[in-house]
Amino acid sequence: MSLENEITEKKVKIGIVGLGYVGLPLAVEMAKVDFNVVGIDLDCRKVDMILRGENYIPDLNGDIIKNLVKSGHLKATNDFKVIGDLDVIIICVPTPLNKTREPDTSYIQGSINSISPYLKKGQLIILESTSYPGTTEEIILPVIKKYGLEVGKDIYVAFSPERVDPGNKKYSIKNTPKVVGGVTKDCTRIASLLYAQVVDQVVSVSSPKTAEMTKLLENIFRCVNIALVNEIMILCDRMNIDVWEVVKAASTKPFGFMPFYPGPGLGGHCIPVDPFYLSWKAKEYDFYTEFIELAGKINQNMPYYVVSKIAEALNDVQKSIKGSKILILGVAYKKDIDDLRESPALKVIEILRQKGALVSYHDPYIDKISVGDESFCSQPLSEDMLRENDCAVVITDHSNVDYELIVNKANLVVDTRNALDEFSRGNIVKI
Ligand code: SAJ
Repeated sequence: MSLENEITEKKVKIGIVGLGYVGLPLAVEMAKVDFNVVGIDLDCRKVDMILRGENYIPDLNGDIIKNLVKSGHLKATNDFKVIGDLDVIIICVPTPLNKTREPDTSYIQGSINSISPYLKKGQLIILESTSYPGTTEEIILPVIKKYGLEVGKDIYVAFSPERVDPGNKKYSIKNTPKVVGGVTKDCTRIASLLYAQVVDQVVSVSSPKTAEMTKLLENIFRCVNIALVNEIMILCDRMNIDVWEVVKAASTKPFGFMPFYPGPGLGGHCIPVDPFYLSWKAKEYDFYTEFIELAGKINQNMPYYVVSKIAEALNDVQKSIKGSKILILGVAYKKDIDDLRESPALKVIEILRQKGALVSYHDPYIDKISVGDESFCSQPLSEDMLRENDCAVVITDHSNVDYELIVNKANLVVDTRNALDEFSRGNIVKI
């Protein structure tokens, strides 16, 4: 039976390499439509949890894992030998930056090296990890060719970017259009056919590079526009204009405008990271992506700006940062999730501690954090603890936090997210 027929008849066996916030939800979506899916991850804890039917991705409802494992549609292992028995392999591994803020594609390289000994004719290999244009051709193809497999004839290869938005209740994998770019037309066709079994809309493009660049444009668009509104916020502060009121008013324009909101900086494993994959690659073409570099500079400065506003607010009540007790409200990188990665809250805490503040935090989603060599536990909110602190700072505005208690009992509140807009109290400082 041809690979296409095996796909449409759900007979293909699918391997998902990397069971994080992208890989596990994808494995679940594919198993839910009756594909036989094997999750492959080096982290035995993840593998064991899945085999026990346990879930560790907040956006997934717990029972779904248990039911799919029980039905046999979802398995998990850390043994790459299973690849030899699979028809489709989808790579969903991290693509971070290294210490010098250059792309670290070692997880992609490691995955294809672990997969390659078990590659066989008729397989479809898809990379989903966000990376610079050229990654699929420059990292995946050479390894496949080394095994004498001709792409587009013996084996099919494509890139299809993930578009998972952690915490988004409206858009899931199923109802988010999926971009697919294959090395050859047949690669595109077959990879698109696979995703068409799972998602409502597939958008086929002409090459992996096109698909890789599409994803980067999406995230650079966000990074640059967030930087723009952060810069406007700083100017509005100097001009004594309420930037939140400005954005709200601009948002009434029904065309040609999309609201972005100022904040304490950029968190997450995507928006602060992905753009620098492109700026790095562009240098190979003697091209300097000035918007990306400028946006990065502005966004990376935001935690320092927040600390300067905290200093100003304390100064207005004859206090200094040094020796003040400062409570950070919300440390996750964005609202209503439990993810700390690249969170600006960690940078704000680090700077405050360097200036001699006594820092604590409250975050209902995150029990403990480490900043430098110090660990902190989330402090339960209470009238006494609010009174004991010289200043509270809203860094991440979770929905399930009692802001009424905070504004009524805190001596001073610095709000970086306009979370307290409904309250008008003298002790609130909006940045
Ligand atoms: N942020 C602002 N102002 C805004 C929007 C966001 O300061 O107007 C901040 C957030 O607080 C957060 C950071 O930017 O710290 C990133 O937030 P985000 O929601 O843009 O990014 P992620 O990493 O949670 O999810 C994004 C997806 N988000 C949306 O499309 C809304 C999408 O870009 C990608 O599918 C995903 O990253 C990814 O995996 O690339």
